[in-house]
Amino acid sequence: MVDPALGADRQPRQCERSPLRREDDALLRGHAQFVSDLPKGSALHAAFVRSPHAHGRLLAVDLGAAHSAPGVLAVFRASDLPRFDPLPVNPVCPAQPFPNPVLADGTVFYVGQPIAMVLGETPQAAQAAAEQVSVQVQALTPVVGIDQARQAAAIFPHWSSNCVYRQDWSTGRFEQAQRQAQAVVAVQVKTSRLAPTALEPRGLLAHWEGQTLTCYLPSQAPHRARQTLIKMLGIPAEQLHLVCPRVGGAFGGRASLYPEELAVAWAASRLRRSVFWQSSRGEDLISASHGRASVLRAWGAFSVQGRLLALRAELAFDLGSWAPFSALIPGWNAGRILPGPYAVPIIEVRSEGYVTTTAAVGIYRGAGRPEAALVMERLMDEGARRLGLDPLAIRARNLPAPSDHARSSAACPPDQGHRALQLLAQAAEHAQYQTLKSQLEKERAAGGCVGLGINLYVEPCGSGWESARVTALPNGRFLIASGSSSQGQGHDTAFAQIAARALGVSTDQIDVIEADSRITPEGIGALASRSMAIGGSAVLLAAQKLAAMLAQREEATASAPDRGGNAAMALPHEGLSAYEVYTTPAEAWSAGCCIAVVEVDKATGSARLRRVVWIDDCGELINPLLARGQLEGGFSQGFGETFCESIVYDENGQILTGSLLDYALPRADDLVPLEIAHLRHMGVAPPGDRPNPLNLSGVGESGAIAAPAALVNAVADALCANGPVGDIELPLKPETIWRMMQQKH
Ligand code: SMO
Repeated sequence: MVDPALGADRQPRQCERSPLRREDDALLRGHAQFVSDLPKGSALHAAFVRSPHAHGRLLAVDLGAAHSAPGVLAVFRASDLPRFDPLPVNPVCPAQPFPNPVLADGTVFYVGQPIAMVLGETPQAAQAAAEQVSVQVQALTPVVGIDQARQAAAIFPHWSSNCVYRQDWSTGRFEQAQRQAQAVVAVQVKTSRLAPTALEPRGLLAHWEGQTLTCYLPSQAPHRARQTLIKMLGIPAEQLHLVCPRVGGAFGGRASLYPEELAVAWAASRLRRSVFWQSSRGEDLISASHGRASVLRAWGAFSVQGRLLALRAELAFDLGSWAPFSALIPGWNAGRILPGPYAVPIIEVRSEGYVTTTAAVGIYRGAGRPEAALVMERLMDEGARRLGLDPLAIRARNLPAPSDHARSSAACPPDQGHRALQLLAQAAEHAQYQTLKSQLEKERAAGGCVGLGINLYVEPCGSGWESARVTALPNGRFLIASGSSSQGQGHDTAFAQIAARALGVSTDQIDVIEADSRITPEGIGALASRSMAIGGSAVLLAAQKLAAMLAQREEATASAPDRGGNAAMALPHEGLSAYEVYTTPAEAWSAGCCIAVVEVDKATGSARLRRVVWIDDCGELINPLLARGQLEGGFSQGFGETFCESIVYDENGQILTGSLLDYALPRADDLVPLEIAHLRHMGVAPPGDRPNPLNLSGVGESGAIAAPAALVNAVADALCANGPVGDIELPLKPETIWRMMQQKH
């Protein structure tokens, strides 16, 4: 199979070479240091006692036996801790304030909630003692799932209901348009609760030395984590350092400080001793933040030509019982970016979040964008089916013309819609859409169960700022200190490429450091697909500034005959540094069009991916190999969301998927080589269409946004002989699809 992306990537474009990832040698040989690889010295080891109940009153927490267990130095419960403020939540929309305790205080709200912390000389001693803590709980009624949360009494005192927030975006009344519509189509997708599942579980080494606490924390927002620790612990900023060692994946699960992390850091500062905590996979599955867990309902009022006259959407999110920093983001993001790239005159969108007696649900790769795409792309396909239109044609018909400045979504810039038209056209051409469709028709006529799904999506890539300092050292090397942070996505390689180009030096002369508060500048972190657009732009500006400073020096040196004309020799001992903060004037938007073909085994309901043709629009590419890695990784996670991954709670709020034996991740042999091409290589996208000097947007979450809607639509198409598929509940396990096939309409 010819991969169009490879052809394009090999074009000798000056800015688009793909050096191999410089971080991989150490990572692949096991030389890189993750938090568990750091020397622990005499650090104490922390273990947590966790709630076995979903909801209940804590009658007694007996620490006696644990206190006297061998090798135990300290045991803490909530009453031993200071009265911390609740862990902070990003207030993107007005919301009820979560209690967010560090250790359960009086009541437990989910299975796995930390109740007590044991510090021992060894991990085994701490764990053994933790098992001797006896906890007496008077069971209260668990609240599991959004439906129950709506009906049940408020689980938190002083709340009037379990609704956390309700946010509306509206440009008119759906009912009015409904009267002029040829067809009103309704869709529902229930997304499962997902575990971000980084390779590396959580961990923290809180290292105490002298008067200083250094937290070695695998984080994707290290500077925010540090600020939270400074504020909560009341330690002077200069005495609290935060360093990210190598980090094995984040995906939204490492974006805010966890209660366990705050407890460990507090214990180190209180005892003036280093404390280490390493979470297990099982602990992470039950008590790290989850993602998605939404019920998405939408109605589309279509004209006879297939124009979407009005969109109504009701998006409900299960937020669990405590809120990580970005808990409100998915619901807010999904709502604000509807109707995606399409021009829809009237929208009525509501997003709501609910508390339940389950683990927290926060951001997970995509954070609302996969949900928005599922809503729009399910509607487009069901609209097309109802009106007898081609799925490609109905999408094209709903995109704004270049002259059409009327938009119903304030979020999505109009030119995004115009580029979407190009994405559709290119995807159709690369897939040979009409030929492909008639092939699938033939297979169906011969009894096959095959389907094609399209997803035309958008991906806003973050706002705000990042910083970078680039230093020319007297030894001839350069050092980039970035305020961003990486968890495996290849910043070292990409940032070195950006600076090398600006400085006119080889990437081999450049070192990159990130996320060490003693030596790197402040930043926000790796979130929302923002690292290249914002963090990369900061590196570019700093490198350009340094290049200008060096040129000036060179000129001055050359004109001063006594200096021998050697600019490098003239560098001060600490080198010459340029520092820049880059604030993006607007969000950079990525987009893409993904066409997926699946085949379903009629006997078992098992779906197999057959082909993916995917046009990405992330603007310029720093390193196509890195971009491809991001796209493939994200797609794999989107595949998992669609077909296998799901955290399941029973009606008692007990988690049934507490290990990777039960929580099914996708495997390499589930996937096929993805036929990826970039719009930038096709000569159809205008240069200079992104708000940053690198002229790019992100790819970090593209795959997680691209896959679910394309794959769900492909399965729905495969089953279309039975009529419309009705409500969709992810994941589409074989059993789920088999049951869908048995429904007769
Ligand atoms: S879900 Mo992302 O790490 O903003």
